[in-house]
Amino acid sequence: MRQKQGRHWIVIAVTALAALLGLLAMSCSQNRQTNPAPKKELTKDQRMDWWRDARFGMFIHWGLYAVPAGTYNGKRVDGIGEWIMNNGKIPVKEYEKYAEQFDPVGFNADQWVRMAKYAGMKYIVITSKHHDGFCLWDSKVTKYDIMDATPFKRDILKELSVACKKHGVKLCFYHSIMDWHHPDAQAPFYPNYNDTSQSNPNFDRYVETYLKPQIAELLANYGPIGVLWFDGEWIKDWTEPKGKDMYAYIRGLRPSILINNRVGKGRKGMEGLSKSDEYAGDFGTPEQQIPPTGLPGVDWETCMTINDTWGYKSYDENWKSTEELVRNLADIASKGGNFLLNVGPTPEGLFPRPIERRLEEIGKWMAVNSESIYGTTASPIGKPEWGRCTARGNTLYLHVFQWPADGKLDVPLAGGQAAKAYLLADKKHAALPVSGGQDKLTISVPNAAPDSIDSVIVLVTNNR
Ligand code: JFZ
Repeated sequence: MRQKQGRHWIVIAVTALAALLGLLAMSCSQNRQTNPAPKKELTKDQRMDWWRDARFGMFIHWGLYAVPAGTYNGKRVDGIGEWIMNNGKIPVKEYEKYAEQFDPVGFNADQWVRMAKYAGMKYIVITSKHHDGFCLWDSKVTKYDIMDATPFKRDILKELSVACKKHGVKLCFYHSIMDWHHPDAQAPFYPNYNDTSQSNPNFDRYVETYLKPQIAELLANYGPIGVLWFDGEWIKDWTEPKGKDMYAYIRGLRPSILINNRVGKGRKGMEGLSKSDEYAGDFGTPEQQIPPTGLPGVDWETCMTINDTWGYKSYDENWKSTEELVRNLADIASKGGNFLLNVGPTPEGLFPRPIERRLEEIGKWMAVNSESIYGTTASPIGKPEWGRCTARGNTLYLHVFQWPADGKLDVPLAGGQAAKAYLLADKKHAALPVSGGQDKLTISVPNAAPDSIDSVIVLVTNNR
């Protein structure tokens, strides 16, 4: 009897539980039907996370302008290579002919991505379309692209997306709003495609039936895209409301993507960068310059040429040295920004040899020192005399450009704050002696600098 009663209770309990579960499941599924669980919107911090961690990216300017490479009708054309169509006053029909010669048989996406990765770059921003209007991918809304207009007929962006995925590098697109080839944009402004006093009455048609569909293609067919990097927003027909509309359109398609501030009109000078609430865009893009004290509270990325041009020019040999490039990277990180270093490949699809050499040398430095770059934040001790400083929590990375001749490195921090110091290049992390004073501490360092460009000393502090 007792046993029977026990079983009875178990049956009741199990039945009740099942009923409860059933009810719960029903209410859940009902909930799902009437009220689909909203996709969790990432916060801005979450969206920016990978980008803030990355600190170093590769910019690639590549297109038809690589064919003339700075020379038109036997004459050198002044200015940056990718502007030759405008600066050389080349008519649309004539410029189009460069497409027939664009056959970069040396192009190897895997090799490009491996070079970027070796140099320590975490993302690549390539010109899907520059101002000249030529498209590096198989666009369905134009024949002025790599598939239809060139003998090459390989989707460059597709190949890059495959290689980027394979190597864990984020692919991003630079896309020009300004378009010198499109009849509804600037083509009719010839011979000054960049005439900012002129307006094209059909510009809205260009935006709605060309620009936006192209953006949709780029977001749909090339895997996850890290950043859309706009440019050419200074033309008269582009307005801040158009920028905000474009920003919303893109975030609607890909909620987690990042978009630079040149999508709207907020780029002008540094002041626009700090007013990022008023303007569309996620980060500022100081160009060819490093803001002297960074831009506190604002995400920013300095883009810079490795010689004096973005797009390939056969005779531009004014290469920045590896020393300058590595120190720029440390300088930018010490101010809390990202470094987007540009390369301009040849019409054969190759990186000029001086670029390869620099990427290799930067890579050698990064192989030892990348910990002092990735995921670091701005210097809490300003700009020390001997170099720069980056930080991660209570760890400081002292980037020593000028190695002290007397073996004593002064750091503007109270002596009691140092827990430990060692050379980042020293795998054993052997402690360097630290002595402390009131408002500075002194690290005793070996006579010879471990690295002639930038030797990094790790200083673990105990007070931050
Ligand atoms: C633009 C492009 O015109 C150029 O070809 C290149 O792609 C570069 C990255 O961006 O050039 C600019 C953009 C902004 C400024 C100057 C040139 N600016 O803010 O002074």
